[in-house]
Amino acid sequence: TTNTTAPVALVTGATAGFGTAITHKLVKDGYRVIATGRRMERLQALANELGEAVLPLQLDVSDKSAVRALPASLPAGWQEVDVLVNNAGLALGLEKAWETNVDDWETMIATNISGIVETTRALLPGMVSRNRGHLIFLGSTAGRYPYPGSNVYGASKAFVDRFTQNLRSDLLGKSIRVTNVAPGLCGGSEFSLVRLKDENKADAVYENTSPLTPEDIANTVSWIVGCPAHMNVNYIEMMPTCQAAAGLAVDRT
Ligand code: NDP
Ligand code: 8X3
Repeated sequence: TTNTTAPVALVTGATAGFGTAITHKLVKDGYRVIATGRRMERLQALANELGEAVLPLQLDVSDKSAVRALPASLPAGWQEVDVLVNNAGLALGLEKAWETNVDDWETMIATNISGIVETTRALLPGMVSRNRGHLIFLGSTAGRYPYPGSNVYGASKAFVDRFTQNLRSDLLGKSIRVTNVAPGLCGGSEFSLVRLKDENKADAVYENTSPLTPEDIANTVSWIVGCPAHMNVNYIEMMPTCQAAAGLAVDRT
């Protein structure tokens, strides 16, 4: 039986990768989790596996009217969201800026920027009225370090970085925390398959590396939300040991 007094977390993009791992970990930590994403059958499988602590809810974060209707559509007992994990996001392509498909750029903006703006705006008023809550965002090392082909993806993660800092400024004086979790190379998710649309190319991204894992990210999120109420982790960046910023490039042609 579900503990209806357990705190509620809402995870976007719970159908794969980090979101699935975060859902598992938060349930283990005693949260009830509203698991959201577009692929409903995966959400249903997660609920079947984890039981009544998971509420599967189909949500496309780029669908503005669906996100705006979200707070009112939550069933009784699930309306007071304590932790919002803004995890849904994607990179599409690695082409140079002049060669990219502009529709891919628009999809990244609609998901990684508008998506998190809308979910935050939908759920933050409830947190403020209860004076309780935690917003977690999945940024990326791509938000602070440029690399060729990162163009709009990296810029969308730079938006995450400044958005989290500005939310903290607005929320000063409230008991609501905001964190940007910014990982580097992380395997075990569908990220590179979605980006490159080719399984061999996706596998090659992690060849001869020991990348971060979705469980590393989930454990980090678990630690952040479990910190004492007086402590806010503003920004946390992690890379696998096999990755580092390794100098600026020089054109010698
Ligand atoms: P995955 O591709 O494995 O998972 C992405 C999730 O986002 C899926 O559950 C997908 O669900 C969801 N999603 C995509 N578009 C939408 C949408 N419009 N509405 C709702 N959900 C959506 O990738 P990761 O788990 O690796 O990535 C999770 C987050 O972490 C992303 O924001 C990514 O940018 C970031 N990140 C990833 C890193 C990595 O190396 N893997 C490193 C740093 C940051 P569905 O398709 O069912 O809707
Ligand atoms: C994902 C990490 O380096 O592919 O955000 O941009 S990277």
